[in-house]
Amino acid sequence: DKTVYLKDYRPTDFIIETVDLIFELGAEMTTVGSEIRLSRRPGSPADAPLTLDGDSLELAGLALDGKPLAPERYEAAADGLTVHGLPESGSFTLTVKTRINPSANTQLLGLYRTSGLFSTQCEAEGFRRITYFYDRPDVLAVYTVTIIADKESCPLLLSNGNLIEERNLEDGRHMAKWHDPFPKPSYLFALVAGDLAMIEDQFTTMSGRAVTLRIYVEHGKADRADYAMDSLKRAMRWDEERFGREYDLDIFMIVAVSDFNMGAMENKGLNIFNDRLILADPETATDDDYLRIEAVVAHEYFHNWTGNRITCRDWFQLSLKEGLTVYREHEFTADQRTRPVVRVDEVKFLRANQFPEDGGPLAHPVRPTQYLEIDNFYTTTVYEKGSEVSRMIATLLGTDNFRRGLDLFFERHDGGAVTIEDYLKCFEDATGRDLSHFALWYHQAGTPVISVQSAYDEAASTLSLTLQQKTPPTPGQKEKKPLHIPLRVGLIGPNGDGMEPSAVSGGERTEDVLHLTEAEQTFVFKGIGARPAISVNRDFSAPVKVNFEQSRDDRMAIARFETDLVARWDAINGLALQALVEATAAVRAGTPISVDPALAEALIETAGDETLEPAFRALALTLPSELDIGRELGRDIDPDAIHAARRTVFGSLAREGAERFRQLVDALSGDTEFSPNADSAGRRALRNTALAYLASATDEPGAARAAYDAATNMTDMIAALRILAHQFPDAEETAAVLDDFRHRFAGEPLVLDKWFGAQATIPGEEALERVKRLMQDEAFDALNPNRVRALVGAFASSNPTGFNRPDGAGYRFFADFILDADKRNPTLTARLMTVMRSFEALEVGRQAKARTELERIAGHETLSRNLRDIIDRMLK
Ligand code: DPP
Ligand code: ZN
Repeated sequence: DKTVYLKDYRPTDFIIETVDLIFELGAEMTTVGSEIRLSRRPGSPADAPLTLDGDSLELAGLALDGKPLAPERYEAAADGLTVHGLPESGSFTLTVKTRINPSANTQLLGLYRTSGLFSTQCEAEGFRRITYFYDRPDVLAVYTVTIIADKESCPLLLSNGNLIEERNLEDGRHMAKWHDPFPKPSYLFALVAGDLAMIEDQFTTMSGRAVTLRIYVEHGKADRADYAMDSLKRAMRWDEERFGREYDLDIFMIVAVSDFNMGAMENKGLNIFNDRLILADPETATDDDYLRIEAVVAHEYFHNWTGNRITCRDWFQLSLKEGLTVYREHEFTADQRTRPVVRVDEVKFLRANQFPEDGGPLAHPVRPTQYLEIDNFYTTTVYEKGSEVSRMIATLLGTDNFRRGLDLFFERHDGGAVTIEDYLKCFEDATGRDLSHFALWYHQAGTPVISVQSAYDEAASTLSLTLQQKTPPTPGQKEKKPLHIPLRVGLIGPNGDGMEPSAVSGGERTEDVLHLTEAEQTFVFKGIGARPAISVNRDFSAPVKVNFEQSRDDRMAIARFETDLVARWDAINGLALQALVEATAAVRAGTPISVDPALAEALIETAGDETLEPAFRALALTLPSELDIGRELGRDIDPDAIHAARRTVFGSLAREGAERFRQLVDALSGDTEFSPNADSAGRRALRNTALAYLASATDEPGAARAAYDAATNMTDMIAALRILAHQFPDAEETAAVLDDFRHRFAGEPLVLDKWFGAQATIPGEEALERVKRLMQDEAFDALNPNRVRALVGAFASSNPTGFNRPDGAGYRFFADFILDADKRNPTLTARLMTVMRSFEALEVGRQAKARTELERIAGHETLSRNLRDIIDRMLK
């Protein structure tokens, strides 16, 4: 059993002070020379051997202080190196030589070569695929890296830190030497070599230092890197202003690569990005792409302080850097755009991704206590729930106190590899507030459910609010304790105005935040002259589910009058969700669907409310998806019934509001100058949402076809294409548009991903054959993670009727694909596999078919460790 336990943590026996690496790059054979300066850690046993990590390595030489080591002094295997009889005191140098094959590295972990480019991905445990090392985050060393390669094919040689030497060598080769003065763990090591285009800019830091900024992209794409550069500069400025964080090297580089398992990686001074998160221009990128680019460029930049300058002691602390950095990213995005709109997107993402994870077989605490494969813990729980936990700390302490705590964290732990306890201690020490109860959020998995009961006493002018919290059991954690939950609660009076109580008893209250700390608590609001509508969890102050039987009138009052727009959206969305759940029940019962006219009125009214910004109106108008409805049901899910119900409700709203939708489409069409800013993007979102309704109301593809032809940017173009493909899959117009798009963007893999995705998600049981056909398209590449996610991933995760075909053919296809892909790229397949984690919520027939396929996968003996870990937990 290779399970790693938090309780087993202990420091290494040796300390690594410096590392000198020499790479002689060859496509099929690269040699890596590593000279490590080591000393025995004070207090560690004098006879303890040195045990270094390795993965698929071949040892080609080993020397101690320049002298080759005798074979009896060490044991070398593909997965590790042990050296005996090392000096008891003083420093010594170990020289290790390994040979690797970057072209054969389809895992995209370690050093790999795709499309002629050498690049690395070391987090979490990729460095051990390059050389034998203490490949763990608490071993911080100063790196000097020499890269030697053929000058013609690899004119560009990059690594972390500053360039200190560069010269030509014989045989057409050249070398570059980089030095990174900041001690860092191996997961932050990076190397890139190849032939790329570049854009350059400058940033002057708050103390007046000039920093060179460079973004490297494929030749011919340099003009698509401007938005990423602009985002980077805004992120650098923002981090100075908001958190006092200044950049520390003379150069900051980003490289965009097209074969990448993740979104991006924060390697010190040399970020490596999935190219879809760098490249954008109006003709090829959507507003959503622009938003993601801005967010992720900022995220990786922010890691320079939260992750790099201060890193994790061990991988159990992953959320220390990821949760905090997501929180910083969210704050940045909120400041760059419109805060409540950004927040609604976060809430939607959390509910769609993290809640199901927390409520299923893969649930784990924000800080896990054990793992089999750390790659499988880069999860929405560690990232997004971790961010929510930091956000709640800010809510508990207030913005200024949060800043004080974080300042102390930077001051106290700079250069360290620390724990989540160390992080929390800083907030306690800076503010005097005891966070020991709150800390349970890190250790207890599962989404708390808060049940609310209210009673209004007219004679006494009091409102009592009884809150009960319950967290359901999760794997390995049956019993749950009450958490400290900061819950924002607002009261809306009969005329729509907010009501402020004269006093509140029953627990702590700061501003509109109720501190729920016990299993059950009753708060009594005094001086409430009339029965209010109660808005619970404003601004989504806590990542919880709220169970509150409210009258429709109360929900309508919140939907109309709540000043907190997040809660307002949630009320509208909740009303729509309820209607869709009822419609689904009607479909299954064979009874007619009736859509509440008040809901239609509220949606259509909000859509036309000029006092609200277009982005918010678009959000309000967007019906919960089929997946959202399934999650709301939680069990006995019949995707076909959901689809039929949603289609009917959508059509009925569309007809009801046809006039309004036509007005919106007309009024919002024809913006000529493209700007990616939030305001313009919001206008496009509202217009395209209205267009989808209009297409349904008229039940003919003409308007969408016209919109496609008139589109001057990718956002409008793909929106029109999706309407055609999803609402009129068999129309001539749709075939023509799909064909036009395919040819127009023939040389643009990232754009064709949108084309793959739009078709992979066309509902209905023909979807599977369509996906299989698309896999034969020459633009599809089963080795490229973006292509796989766009086609197979979108089909499995976002096509409920197509994937969950009652005959199980969708599951069979997916299982075959997973088994095949697992031989090449386990990180990718394990991640893909998780889309089936909620299979037990399906109706029994589909559930059984899904289980058969999952068990078939589990029955294979040669699964990767990544996939084995996921599948076994899913089936437990
Ligand atoms: N550390 C990366 C990020 O989340 C992912 N590997 O930024
Ligand atoms: Zn991150």
